[in-house]
Amino acid sequence: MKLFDTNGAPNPRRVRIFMAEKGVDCEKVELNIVKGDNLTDEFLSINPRGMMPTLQLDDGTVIDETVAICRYIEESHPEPALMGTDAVSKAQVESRQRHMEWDGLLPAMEAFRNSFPGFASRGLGGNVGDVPAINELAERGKASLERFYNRLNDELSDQQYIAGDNFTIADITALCTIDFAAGAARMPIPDSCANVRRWHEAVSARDSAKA
Ligand SMILES: N[C@@H](CCC(=O)N[C@@H](CS)C(=O)NCC(=O)O)C(=O)O
Repeated sequence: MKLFDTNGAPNPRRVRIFMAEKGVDCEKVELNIVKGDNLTDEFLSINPRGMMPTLQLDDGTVIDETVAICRYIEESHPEPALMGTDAVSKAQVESRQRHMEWDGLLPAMEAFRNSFPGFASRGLGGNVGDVPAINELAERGKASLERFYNRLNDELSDQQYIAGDNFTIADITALCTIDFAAGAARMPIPDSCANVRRWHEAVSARDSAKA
């Protein structure tokens, strides 16, 4: 199988870390989003939405969307479980994973997309034509990130990982969100968020975090 990938972008990294945790490797095709490699006819014939990550299986089947790709890897390589193990834990992990996406990753992307000069006419990602960036959305994204950090700090006061006692996909989403927010959106973990710092140090020390 083949992963259409892009370094520096948070969603493809989520898949790379997920695979690394499972000990799964595959061919990677690096596409440069800023240069528009994801909007060429060649890539759009594989994923008409022009989004990464995109996974192509050996039989040609194409799977896009980070969590759908992770679900495929989880089903084909069940150990270690990263998406819960029974009805309740699967639901809880999914809930926490969505919180990380909705409360953290989307605001970080909003903050970056609407302030990065190279995306002035690409305010929305993928194959959607010209969409002007809106500066106020960058500010709104940063304000949302502040709320995200503070809430996460409270949540991590009495639990080791984002969804409880075990490392899961929710930690992967949170790690990629925070590293992206710190770098691309210039919104690092605030000094006041000691629990988030403790958690971030622990998950960053895992081998998979290098992916
Ligand atoms: N909901 C999608 C979002 C994927 C996404 O936003 N990918 C970004 C990279 S992080 C992308 O491909 N952007 C293309 C662009 O900016 O034109 C997922 O979870 O996979």
